[in-house]
Amino acid sequence: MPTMSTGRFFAHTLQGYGVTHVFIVPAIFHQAMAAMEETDIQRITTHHEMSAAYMADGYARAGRKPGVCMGQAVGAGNLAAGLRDAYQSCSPVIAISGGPQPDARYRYFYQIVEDFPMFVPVTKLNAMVQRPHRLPDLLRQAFRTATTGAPGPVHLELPGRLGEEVQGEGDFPIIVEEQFTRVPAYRLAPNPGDVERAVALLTAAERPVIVAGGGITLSDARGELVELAEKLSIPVAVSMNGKENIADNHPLCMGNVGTYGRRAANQVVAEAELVFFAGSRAGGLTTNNWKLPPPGTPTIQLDINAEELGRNYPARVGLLGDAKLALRQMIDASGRSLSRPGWVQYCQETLRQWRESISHEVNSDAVPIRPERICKEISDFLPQGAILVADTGHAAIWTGTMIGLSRPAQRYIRCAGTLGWGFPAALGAKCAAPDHPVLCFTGDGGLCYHLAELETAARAGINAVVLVNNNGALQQVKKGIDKAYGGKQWGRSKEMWVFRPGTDYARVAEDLGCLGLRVEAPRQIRPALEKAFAADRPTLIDVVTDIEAAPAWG
Ligand SMILES: Cc1ncc(C[n+]2csc(CCOP(=O)(O)OP(=O)(O)O)c2C)c(N)n1
Repeated sequence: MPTMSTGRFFAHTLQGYGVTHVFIVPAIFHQAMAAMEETDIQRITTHHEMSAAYMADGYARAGRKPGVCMGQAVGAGNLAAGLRDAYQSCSPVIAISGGPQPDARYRYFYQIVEDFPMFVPVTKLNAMVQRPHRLPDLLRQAFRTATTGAPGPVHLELPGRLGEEVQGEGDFPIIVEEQFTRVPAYRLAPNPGDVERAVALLTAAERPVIVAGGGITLSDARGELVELAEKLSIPVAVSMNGKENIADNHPLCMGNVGTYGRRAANQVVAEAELVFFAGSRAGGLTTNNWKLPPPGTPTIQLDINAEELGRNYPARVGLLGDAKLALRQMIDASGRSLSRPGWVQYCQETLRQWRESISHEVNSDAVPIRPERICKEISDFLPQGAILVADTGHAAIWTGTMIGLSRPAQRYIRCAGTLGWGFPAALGAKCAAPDHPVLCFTGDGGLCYHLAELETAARAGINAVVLVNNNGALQQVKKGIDKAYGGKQWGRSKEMWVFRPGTDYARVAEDLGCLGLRVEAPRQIRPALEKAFAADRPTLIDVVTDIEAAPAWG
């Protein structure tokens, strides 16, 4: 049997698992990086390990397949910090770092501290590859763990600051376990008795609501979700991770629910008599800290992970299984189609009233621009198959509540809360889906975290478009600061949330090799979007907006 270096083994195994990009800050596992020349894998060198992790995360979510990021030991803590969002969003990211070798410990070895524990709270599996011959089985385990059950991040620590001590020669056959190249790795069917009980409850209820979550997205079950909702005539609210699963103009779509949700969706979920959490963990953001629906409301919950069933709301029925299969079985188990004209009309009217309440801002011609108007322009423009990536805070609220995704195959990928995640994640998403238009919506505060990745996008030809809601401030924190100041602005409170005025991010983007477009009036938004997506270049659209504009939330 011919021997092979661990570097070649690593590169060819990743290729076998369908990995097309690795996001790295050198120097790490040089032998593997060099061996990638023999494969089609692109090495994307980033300006920070956190952005490498975010790119791998965006890649994983857009491609529903593992994303790989790597950094040497001195950057391992940064890499770990970058996994937080992936962990919270069940994203299959595989992070590889260098780490201390036995000779380095307890002697002030250059750059070395124990980074390994930092990965514990943000991974499903945190493993040390202590010898070269353990790389094959642990690498396969990394793919297996990342893609199965509720997917999530995995970390492998390679021995040596640069992972150099994992380098070696051996008899390493390349084994690719096809199943674990994608999410979901397996589709497990729920118990038929549970399916029947769930359908019976939904059929009997007068005011049921479905809350569709990220499990529907991961399972690619949007078709089944809509079919079931239509058959049983049940309004659908979505979590942030579930937003892409029902067209915004569908008569049963209420939009997103929770702390960052639409007031109308919140009202409908509050008044529901039965809530079906479909692929939703009923977490704090989706339920506005377990108030929506009110505690005590009967629920049904569908999840791939048994320990989630009933965690936040005791479930009348817990459906354990893959969302796509479970919803299909529910469709088959329900008899003839139902109609609930009273409840559905009530929900539709509630939504109509909410839309009317925001129509002034949505159609506003004001300068500086209202963010609601940007959302309207994006809703009108965004083509089918486009992927919208949202940063956190107001960027999540504006896009979640006000951008309507009504065209086929549009997707919505959102930040779980780590400011600055959006832009690098959008670059990763574009790497996974190069034929799809990718638009990132971020605030200027969020953009500035990883602004330097504009250079990465230009260098690597990652043609995503980033739109910056440039209000010259960290607007979302203003409310809390004002409150602490007794409801008034006095003293130097603005130090904490207002930036230097007049920054032109379009110019910054141009200097870093991208196309930069500056927008100062509402009528310029649409032409800028058109120009950006026609350019086939990494593009930044800098939209100058009202510093005081804030969405209703909380
Ligand atoms: C890593 C991290 N630090 C701090 C926060 C708290 N935070 C949430 S939104 C926000 C301000 C966002 O500013 P910007 O991106 O400019 O958007 P704006 O609120 O101005 O629309 C901050 C600081 C966070 N979510 N994540």
